[in-house]
Amino acid sequence: MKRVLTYGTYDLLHYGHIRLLKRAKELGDYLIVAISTDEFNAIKGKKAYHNYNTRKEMLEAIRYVDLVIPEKSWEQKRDDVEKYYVDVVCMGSDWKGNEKFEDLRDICEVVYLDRTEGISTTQIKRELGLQPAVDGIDQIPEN
Ligand code: C2G
Repeated sequence: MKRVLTYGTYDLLHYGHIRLLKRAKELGDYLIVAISTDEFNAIKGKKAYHNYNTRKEMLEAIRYVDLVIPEKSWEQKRDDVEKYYVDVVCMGSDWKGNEKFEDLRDICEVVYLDRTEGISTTQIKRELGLQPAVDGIDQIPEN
């Protein structure tokens, strides 16, 4: 079984994310997505509209995704590859050549997939005039 791992915030899920996840799954048989926690997003200088639990539940509903794990730091990638027996780490091409991924080439394949042009979470926020959700209202109802 070929295991694929990818990282991201995956806020305000859109077809660019879905196309990335579909192609990532096509690289193997099992796709793990490490989704940035709210705390790590703060380190990345990002404020997601949806909180971690909401973004995690939405990703888990996607047919291409087999497992969702938290991304808590830049430094965890090597441990993730070993802990989950990952064969391929893949990212969108905006990460192409980034040392955070290039440094993994001694323990796994690293693949960059073309980024989908014309869509981004930033663009959605800007065009919808979205403000960060007030705590709680973006929660997926329990039932
Ligand atoms: N993506 C894409 N096309 C878009 C938008 C995003 O292919 N139009 C890809 C990105 O290249 C990335 C994934 O979808 O591989 C998730 O995008 P983001 O949620 O924006 O992830 P990012 O903030 O880049 O976080 O440690 C790595 C970081 O966690 C990546």
